[in-house]
Amino acid sequence: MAAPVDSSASSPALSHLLAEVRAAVDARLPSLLAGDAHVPDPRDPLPSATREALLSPGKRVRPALVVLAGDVFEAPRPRLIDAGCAIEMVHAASLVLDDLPSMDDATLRRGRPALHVAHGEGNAILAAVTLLSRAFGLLAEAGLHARRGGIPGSAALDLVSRLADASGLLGLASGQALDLATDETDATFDRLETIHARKTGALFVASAEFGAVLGGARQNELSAVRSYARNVGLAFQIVDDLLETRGDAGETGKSARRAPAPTFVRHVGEAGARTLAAELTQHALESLKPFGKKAELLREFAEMLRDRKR
Ligand code: GRG
Repeated sequence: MAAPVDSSASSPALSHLLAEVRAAVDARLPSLLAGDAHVPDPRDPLPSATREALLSPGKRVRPALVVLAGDVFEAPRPRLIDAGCAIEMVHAASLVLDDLPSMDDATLRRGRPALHVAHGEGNAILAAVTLLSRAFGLLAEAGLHARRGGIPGSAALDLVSRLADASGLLGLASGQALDLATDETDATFDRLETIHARKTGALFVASAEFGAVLGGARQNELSAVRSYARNVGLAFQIVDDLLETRGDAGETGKSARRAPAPTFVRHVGEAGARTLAAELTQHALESLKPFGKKAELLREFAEMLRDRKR
């Protein structure tokens, strides 16, 4: 089982915040997913497939990053949670697509049958499309309802634009396409960095930017936050690959990929990958210098993700 994130070595303050964010996100996701206009139709298999993809027990790492980054700038917590839910929807969509037979061909996710195994490939693809649509829909609605506890319109548009970049040709979809087009012979270090910066780093960057934008951060502060998240995202992917290398689904809740995937662990070996994750985390910590003590929990978060055991 993949959740919750392993925070056993963290301070009580970080463990408490992670548990709080996870509970708030899990409580908020069901109503955000359905949306006000949705009328349940018992003939339609899509809502239950979509709910399962989103509500199965994930670690909710990306919403935690939205909140931790937002807290540096004292952004309002309810806005951070809703923005984190939008990120989590894109993340859930990416997991469903990643597991498809034409992609990683995985049969287990979060310790359960992958969505295409449980609900069929067609419903899995449609659930991913639904999650992606709702992510953008809920940000747009938050902008429309700015006066009723939503997100100020210009900030909502900013988030929509950043999430679009992180999803498409600058992010997830492009990273996955490059991954599929890469084998052992052309998996250079640069290429691996591009793949993982897009597949994993882009959504970490969007999460941290979401928090910063909602807190009214200035351009130089946004750059610092972006550099932190890019490094943490790459380190997170390397640790994920190290956990998967152990060979069973116990650590990540995901079954091993059938074809060899291009990873840093294959490229530089386990010890090299550990060193790389440590160096990236160090770069991330250096990016936080301008924020002083206000970024203490973000610092701890990076170290916790580097040291996690699941
Ligand atoms: C959805 C626009 C869009 C495109 C999808 C299939 C694809 C394109 C991209 C694959 C992205 C992917 C699955 C990258 C791996 C990132 C990663 C390390 C996932 C595991 O994240 P955790 O550990 O998972 O946070 P939980 O289950 O805890 O949520």
